[in-house]
Amino acid sequence: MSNYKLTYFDIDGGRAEPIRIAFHAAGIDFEDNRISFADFGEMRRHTRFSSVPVLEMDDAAVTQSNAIARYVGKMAGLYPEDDLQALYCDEVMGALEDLLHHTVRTFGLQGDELKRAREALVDGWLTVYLRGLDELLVRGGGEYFAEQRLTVADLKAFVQTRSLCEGVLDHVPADIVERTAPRLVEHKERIENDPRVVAYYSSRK
Ligand SMILES: N[C@@H](CCC(=O)N[C@@H](CS)C(=O)NCC(=O)O)C(=O)O
Repeated sequence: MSNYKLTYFDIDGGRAEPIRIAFHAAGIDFEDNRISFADFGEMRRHTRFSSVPVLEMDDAAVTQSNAIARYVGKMAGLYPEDDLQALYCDEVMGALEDLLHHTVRTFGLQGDELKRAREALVDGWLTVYLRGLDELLVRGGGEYFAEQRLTVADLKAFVQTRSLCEGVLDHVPADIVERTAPRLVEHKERIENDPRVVAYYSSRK
């Protein structure tokens, strides 16, 4: 078996979190290399795309969180077997990646500029993506996004909706998901109570 080392920020969220949960669900040991934002400044010079997460395994280093999540998700039984359901799963993961991209653009702004950018995000892309994700949840049967069971798409969605519901983004109301796409709040609760997710967070205590 390979040795896995996953490098990402020392936060229980973001792009690496679904991968960490999937590793744990697969019962595969991995080095959870959590770096500080200060260390990232130097470290990024040695990464392929100047970003994290990075998964190192034996002699290879791989980037792109969705690709890594799919790879680990397959080992964990958290990726659809059926091609169409896999496409559905990928669509959700791609959409969530796009939403992150729009959100991250507001990071680093301050004061009125931040307020304006976040309000525009709420009225614009955030609403567009929450509504679109809601549609995709309905397409999946209402409980999960694909194959009517937990997949890495659900993990990635849960990490983002949890963070929105916790109100971690200034000027983004904590009830935005509830107001825009209440089914996604039920989905978040379903995923956070999944035994595999519960077991992962118990292991973090
Ligand atoms: N498409 C890449 C995006 C990676 C990415 O942008 N990661 C962020 C952290 S979540 C980063 O390293 N940002 C550094 C920067 O933009 O300066 C992926 O999905 O892994």
